[in-house]
Amino acid sequence: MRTVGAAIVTMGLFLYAACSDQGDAPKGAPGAPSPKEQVAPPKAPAAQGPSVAHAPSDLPPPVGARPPKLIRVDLEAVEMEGQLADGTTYPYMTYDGHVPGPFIRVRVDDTVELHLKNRPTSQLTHSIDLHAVTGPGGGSILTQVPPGQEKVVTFKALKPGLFVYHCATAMVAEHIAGGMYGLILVEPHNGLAPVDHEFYVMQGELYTRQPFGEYGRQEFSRSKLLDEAPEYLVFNGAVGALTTQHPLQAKVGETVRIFFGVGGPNAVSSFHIIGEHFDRVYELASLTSPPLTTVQTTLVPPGGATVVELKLEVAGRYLLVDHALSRMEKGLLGFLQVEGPANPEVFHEGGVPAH
Ligand SMILES: [Cu+2]
Repeated sequence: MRTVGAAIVTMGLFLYAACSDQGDAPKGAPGAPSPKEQVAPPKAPAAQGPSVAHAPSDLPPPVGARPPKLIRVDLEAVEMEGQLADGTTYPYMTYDGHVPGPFIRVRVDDTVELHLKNRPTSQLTHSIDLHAVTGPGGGSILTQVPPGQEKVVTFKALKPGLFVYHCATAMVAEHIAGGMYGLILVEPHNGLAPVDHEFYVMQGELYTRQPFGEYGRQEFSRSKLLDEAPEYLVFNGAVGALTTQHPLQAKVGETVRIFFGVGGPNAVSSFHIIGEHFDRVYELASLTSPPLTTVQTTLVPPGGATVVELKLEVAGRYLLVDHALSRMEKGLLGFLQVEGPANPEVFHEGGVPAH
């Protein structure tokens, strides 16, 4: 067995723990291969598949202040062998070929006509339950769609907030673990305050029969799912999605808003950015309550979300994590890359210069 996403995890750990000496260097850090890595050859050849990672900057622009209207949303259920990690693929279930699925953005009192297609090559029925819906099953009862067919449901977005959507076809947890989740933002009347960058990030788990880090095509493990013992935890669908593939990028002085959700299906996230604070947290993604201010870590349950905002003061690389940090070893890491001039008044190496 190799270590995983080794490059990715190592990058994060190296930056986080760069001052560790060799004696207590984290496993996977440069110069510290574990005995296991040295002796165990890969059990399977490397596998390649298309990327499923949803770029965090890929979301619609703000709705802002406009009257309510009818919005048509088209989604397609796509089953695909996608890239889970370097040399490793997994039989994903997705909306539109990416994890998470498309970011849906409407305003309160909009009417949404949602068309869900299921690709003819699919093996399974799929559906959608949107937590923004007021109605039985959140839409899932009316949208159970077999391969090659289409179902349509219409709902009025009565409540503002950031809501999870997910497949709700049995076994629901298996479809969610396969990648069938996303977020729908229902903006309040007059929208949200403008920021320089908005990002879309979701956390999920994968349950593979093979241990974390194996090369080759992975298979779903029902028993690990039922035991809630994931081999992988990831942001935006895959190991490396928000590090090597699509790091979040901004500049010193800019403001950032992150729409963060947990598809799960099971693990609660202790969402944190190492080296930063959330200036505002719309806890549990409530947009009708005042935000919390200056928060270090915020809890996000499966099937839940949060909206966090921060202003960037110091250039450098910041790490998006679940502060249950064992999960970083299973792939759960993202980068926020901040460019700009140094700000030694706030942060610098060494002591205070003589004066
Ligand atoms: Cu499904």
